[in-house]
Amino acid sequence: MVSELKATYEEQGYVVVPGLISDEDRPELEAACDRVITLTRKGTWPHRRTVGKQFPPYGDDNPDSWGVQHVMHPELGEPIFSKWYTSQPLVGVAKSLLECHEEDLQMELFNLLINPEGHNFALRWHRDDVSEKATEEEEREALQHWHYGIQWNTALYQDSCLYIVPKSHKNPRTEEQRSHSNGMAPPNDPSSMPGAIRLTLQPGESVFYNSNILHCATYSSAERRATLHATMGDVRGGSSRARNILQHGLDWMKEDKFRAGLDEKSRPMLDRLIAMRNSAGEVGFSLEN
Ligand SMILES: O=C(O)CCC(=O)C(=O)O
Ligand SMILES: [Fe+2]
Repeated sequence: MVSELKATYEEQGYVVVPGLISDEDRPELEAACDRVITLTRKGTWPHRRTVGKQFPPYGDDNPDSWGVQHVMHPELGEPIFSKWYTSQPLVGVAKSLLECHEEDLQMELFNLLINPEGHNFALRWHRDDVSEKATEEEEREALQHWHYGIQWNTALYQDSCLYIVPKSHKNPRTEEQRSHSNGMAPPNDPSSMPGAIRLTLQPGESVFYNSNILHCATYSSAERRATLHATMGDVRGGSSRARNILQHGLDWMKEDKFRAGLDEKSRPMLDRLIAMRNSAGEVGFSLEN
């Protein structure tokens, strides 16, 4: 039977779920986020999303950051991140949305989205792994094959950064939607996109969304943001997610040190990612900056 969660996710392209951070994990996650944000803003942690670059590769040109990359990296020394990523309530939602078994789950990205300190910034309307230059036919084809992964944002503090167009994970853009999403620059007014809604997450809420839904985001330097941003895959998708995931540079996940920090149960999940990594050639990048 299809769960209610899955039915909403399938129909709308997103679903909001409360309560995936336990009372025990919450203070630990907050404190770990504070520490990694400090390291990133100081320039000590080099893996970050820089203001001025909307998509990978993020480069190193701007000292201001809108994201901390690879929070499970052993060099950050924050085991709470992998503990939470593999926690049962979260894994339960992943299985339900992917309609798969635990043995199919593939460990993927885990990053943190933060407010830039000195500049406002924004991302243009996009689908994560389909170019805005795609024809209607190419878009239709790409969307048909996008069932093997989930992406989510879990807000530690109230977060109204993300805009999406519900149901656009199934449909190519209309002519009018195309005209709002054919340039490289972020929109002046995201609410002018036909069908768009602005999502507000309360602290502790998660939005699971199809990462090829039409979406954009705005980042205010004045509003505190610390939002856990992650993806999980279904190994039955083969290499379909390789570019989308591996473009972020996940070679560090092959190191013994990372594996050693995971519990027995989570290691096979990592092994599935490594198998995808080992069979993928050069993946390139999904979108242009
Ligand atoms: O900031 C967000 O919530 C969305 C980020 C995003 O769309 C992306 O990194 O592709
Ligand atoms: Fe995106």
